[in-house]
Amino acid sequence: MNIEKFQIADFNDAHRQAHERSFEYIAGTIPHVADILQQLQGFQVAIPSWALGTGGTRFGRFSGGGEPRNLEEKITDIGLLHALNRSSGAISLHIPWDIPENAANIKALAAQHDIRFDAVNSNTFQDQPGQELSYKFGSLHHTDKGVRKLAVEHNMEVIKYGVELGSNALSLWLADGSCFPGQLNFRGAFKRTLDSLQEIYAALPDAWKLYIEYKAYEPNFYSTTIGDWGQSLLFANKLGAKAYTLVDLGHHLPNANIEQIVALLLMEGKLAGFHFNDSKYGDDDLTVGSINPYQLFLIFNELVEGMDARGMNHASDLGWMIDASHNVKDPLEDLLQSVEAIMIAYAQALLVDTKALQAAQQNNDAVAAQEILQYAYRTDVRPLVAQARLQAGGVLQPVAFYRQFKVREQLIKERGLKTVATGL
Ligand code: LRH
Ligand code: MN
Ligand code: MN
Repeated sequence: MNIEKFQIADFNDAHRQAHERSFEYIAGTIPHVADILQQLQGFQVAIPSWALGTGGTRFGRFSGGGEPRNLEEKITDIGLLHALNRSSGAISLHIPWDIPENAANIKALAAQHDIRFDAVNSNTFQDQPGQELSYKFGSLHHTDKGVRKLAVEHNMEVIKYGVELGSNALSLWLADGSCFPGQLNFRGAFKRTLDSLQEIYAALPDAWKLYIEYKAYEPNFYSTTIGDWGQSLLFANKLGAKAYTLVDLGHHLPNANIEQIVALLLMEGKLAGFHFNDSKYGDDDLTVGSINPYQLFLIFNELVEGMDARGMNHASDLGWMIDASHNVKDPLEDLLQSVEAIMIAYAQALLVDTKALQAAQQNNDAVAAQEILQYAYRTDVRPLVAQARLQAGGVLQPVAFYRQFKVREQLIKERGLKTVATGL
């Protein structure tokens, strides 16, 4: 299905008057509104190919129908999102859930939708059909050299696919760990992982980055070999300048101060980027901003301040990706909400009076510091985000448009009710 330009224009016309009133109000209170609109328009968030279908838990999966049946349809779905919000112009692939059999065709299709390829993800946490050696006890840290070799070679193959598509980063997450005390020698596991990572690192093309994702627990419940940002950073530092630490918001122990982690990784020049999602308990993979939008804002506040201090380009110097799963929502509606939440947090962070905040910090004025941050956080920036979308050719209210034009119903008509997308 396609979204036609006239549908967007008609929809926006119907909502224009109300939008202009609220936009003019906020624009009148912000001195550098044109700059902010430009920054918002340049900011693109990659959609994970594995989040376009209904997710599930080990207790069940309840599909809403019309899910993409192959990579082409996944790209089409992201094209729909991008047509509506103009902020989803990238896809992150997970291999072998997605195999780009014909890279040239896949690239051409993505280009039609103005979508580029963000980091490619490897998968050494599941055995594939016919695989002779098993990842049951880990991959890059495995005690058996044969298993390590298999996992290293898989990562090299993923790089190859990425090169064909024009991606420039390999994102690596390991399920490697142990379930019981005594099962694993921690130092041995670390060293074997480092050896394996060194082989993968050596195969990275020049302009590529290696993103090393950490996670506190699951599927292993006693130890994880890359369990926190310290362990990831150790690997990244030992590997070299092309290796970075990736922060998935759901991969921390409860109440971790993620914004502080982000600030320090940025300071060290070792922040790869993000897997955005939200959580209440663990790796819940909920809609971004649905549980703790203030934390998201505080993270963006550190990002904007830290990136500006280092002269970094907000749009292109880090990997901005979503990593979510949808048990009860329509995946496309959920992703529209996630992207919107990210844009809102980013816009709020752009409003922070950094100089005033630095002065408050210098004077140990905790009250003023809170006032400054919360003034920005409590500003309703939705009209700013909508205006940026409008200027970029998107729609004023993506979810409302999606429902009004019955996008899911159309997809079900085209693809059927009982479709299953590959992924988690
Ligand atoms: C692990 C993870 C990692 C995987 C994805 C499917 O929990 O966050 O990023 O690649 O989920
Ligand atoms: Mn992740
Ligand atoms: Mn995860």
